[in-house]
Amino acid sequence: MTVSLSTLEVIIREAGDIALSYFNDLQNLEISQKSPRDFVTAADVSVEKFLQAELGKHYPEYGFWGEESGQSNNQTKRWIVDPIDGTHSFAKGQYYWSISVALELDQELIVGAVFAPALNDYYCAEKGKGAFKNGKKIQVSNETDLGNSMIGTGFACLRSHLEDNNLERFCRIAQKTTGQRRLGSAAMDLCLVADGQLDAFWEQELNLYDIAAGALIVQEAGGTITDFKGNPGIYPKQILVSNGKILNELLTLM
Ligand code: 2AM
Ligand code: CA
Repeated sequence: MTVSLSTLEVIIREAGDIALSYFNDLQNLEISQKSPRDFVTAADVSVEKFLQAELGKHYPEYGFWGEESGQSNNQTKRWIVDPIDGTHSFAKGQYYWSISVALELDQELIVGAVFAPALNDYYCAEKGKGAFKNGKKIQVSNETDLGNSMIGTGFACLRSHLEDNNLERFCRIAQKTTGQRRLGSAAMDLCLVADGQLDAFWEQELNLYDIAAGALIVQEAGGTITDFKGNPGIYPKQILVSNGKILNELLTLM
């Protein structure tokens, strides 16, 4: 094995404790804006610093790419980290945010872990070995009818002021399904598809660090990842994940 999954879990859970120490004292949280509608908090920065230092100490051969600090050292074998995915929810005191850590070797995702500290849910996967939530194996849902499905999405693209801002697509798809959710952490949304809590999820204008870990987790749970045309692959600017059974019907609506 390339990395010890248990060592990784210890590191990520400790990062979760750091995040929770800020989350439990939100009145004093330092928040700044990276750009309009895009926040960074002292918690994002300190969780990322911790992860970079700990992963670097245990696995010095791998480089690092984090949302807040950018890319350093080896980028062909690297950790891809979003220290807090769902920063806005975090800063508002909501529970739905996560720490996302993936190991990518020569453009292939090998390990993915997504931890939601406020919920104490730990999702992880290793290439070829299945996906797990809190130690139990998980699988995508068996729903075959889009009309009975619950689908997640997000509106990261609204911040980019693109003409294709997801609102029309949302209205179109919402009318054909039973339930929609807009939860605010793409990393977690992918894990919910992996666990059958959502039947599919799509979003635009994300970054690889938002979805790398979740992508491996959903693939290992039997899900599909494509762009909006159905091309298999991880396309952060146009990502559609599903249980596979409602994919064709969804593609006609994308
Ligand atoms: P973040 O909290 O790590 O920034 C919610 O729809 C998703 O969009 C989250 O994964 C969130 O990740 C991401 N997101 C938030 N602000 C964004 C921005 N300005 N550009 C792109 N994605 C963003
Ligand atoms: Ca983030």
